[in-house]
Amino acid sequence: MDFSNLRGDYSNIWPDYTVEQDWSGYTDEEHSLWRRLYRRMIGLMPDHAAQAYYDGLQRLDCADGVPNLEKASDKLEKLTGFRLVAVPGLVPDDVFFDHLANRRFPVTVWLRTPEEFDYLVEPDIFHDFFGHVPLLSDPVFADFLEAYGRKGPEAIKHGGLKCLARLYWYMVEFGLINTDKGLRIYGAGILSSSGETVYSLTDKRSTRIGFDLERVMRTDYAIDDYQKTYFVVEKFEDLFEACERDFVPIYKKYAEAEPFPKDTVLATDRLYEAEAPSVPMAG
Ligand code: HBI
Ligand code: FE
Repeated sequence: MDFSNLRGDYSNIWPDYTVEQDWSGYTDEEHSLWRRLYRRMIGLMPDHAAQAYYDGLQRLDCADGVPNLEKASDKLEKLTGFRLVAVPGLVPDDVFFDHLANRRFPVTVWLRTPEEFDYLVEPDIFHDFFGHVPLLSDPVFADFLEAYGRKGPEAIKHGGLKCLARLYWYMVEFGLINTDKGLRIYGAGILSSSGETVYSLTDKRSTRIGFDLERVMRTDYAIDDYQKTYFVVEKFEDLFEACERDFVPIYKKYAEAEPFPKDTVLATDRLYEAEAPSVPMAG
């Protein structure tokens, strides 16, 4: 991994790529930007976010400013055994997998600038914490993330990294869940973006397909635009159960094959209808 062009400071990392968060070092402007980012998202959560995510977010009580990762870890650990580890940014796949396998979630320490309010290339602490951390409080999703991390070494050994990364991308970053109130969002990449939060549930230019492990592992994705395809689970157990399968035969079949383009729709796909746009509150 070429860290010279990554934004974070990798000059002072431990061997597992963790750093100190230095929470007292955040400026008033950074805490104020965090509150602006939080305020923009929180109003969308009741009608768009999965209940398990929203419950976790409320437990974290992180509206007032950039969160302290140690304090948040003390709360999380009691719920699912997960702790947060501070990192300068993206870390190598093998390091990332090892953290997840040991119930440690890497959280970037730097916050975007005000100019990046609407979009930034690399995940910052708002994406990692607001997007990913709330769902670490859900026991089944936490079990899935640990099981996902444990799949890392085998994927590296059998050339399955791309397939495994697609599973993370579609089901951790951009996953939807079907509920008795319709489709809801749990994916971190969506929940840290106000535009994609509305788009992912309602826009007919994208397709919503029932989760299928091999379909996801074979499907390409774009990192710089809203997703053309969202995959839907009926329950988080679907993700955990998928990780109980042997992935090596899938790698053998598809690791070198051309992936499905990101906008593919197959006759075998189970399609979900887009949600009707929720009418903005009158007045
Ligand atoms: N590193 N800090 C950090 N956060 C991620 O989400 C992350 C990573 N390294 C690799 C990675 N994600 C993806 O390649 C996963 O699919 C493994
Ligand atoms: Fe992420």
